[in-house]
Amino acid sequence: MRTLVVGDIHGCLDELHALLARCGRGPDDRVVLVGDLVAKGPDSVGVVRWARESGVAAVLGNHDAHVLRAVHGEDDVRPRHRAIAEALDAADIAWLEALPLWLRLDAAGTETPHLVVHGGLVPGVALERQEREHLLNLRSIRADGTPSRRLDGTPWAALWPGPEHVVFGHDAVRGLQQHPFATGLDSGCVYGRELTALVLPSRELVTVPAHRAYAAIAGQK
Ligand SMILES: [Mn+2]
Repeated sequence: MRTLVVGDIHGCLDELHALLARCGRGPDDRVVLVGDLVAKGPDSVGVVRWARESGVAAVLGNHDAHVLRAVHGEDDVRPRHRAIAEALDAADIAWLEALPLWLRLDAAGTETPHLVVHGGLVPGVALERQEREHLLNLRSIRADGTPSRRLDGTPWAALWPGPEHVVFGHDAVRGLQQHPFATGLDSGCVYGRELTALVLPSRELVTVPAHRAYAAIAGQK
């Protein structure tokens, strides 16, 4: 069995299908999504529905979480997240609600254990004590050691000491990241760049080009 870990899709359903085809996905392959299935791109609802109906695994991303906040009637929600919440059906919403903040890839066929999370993990903090805010939004560790959701320090993944290898997304500005114990898969498909998968156990990276830019990267958050 192979595991295909797919980077931030953001509604790019056509590119998702193209990527899985390029991976030569077969019935024994497991697919795991690093979160941010929705927002900014052309078919957020289609991606969630495909993921649910296909029975693939995923972790929650910050944009997926914003949609759930809209579902729960919170008022500081952007119109684009509210529109997605209104377009999803009850089964889609239940599927999103059930997504974990991180997951451990059992039986990935690698000697190194693998974890999947959308944003990141603060080095030196036990997995079960990581804060939701960081699991969804972390990008950097500042010079003073504090975690940050911005690009104002060292990528957290460069400081992650293992022993688990962490596969993550959420950092399209830095793009593909390959560190000793972490791999960042957000290669900016929705911004017109690429959608990337990490294939385990071979650790091969497979990419497809975006069909076009669906959003401007300046607005990324
Ligand atoms: Mn994100």
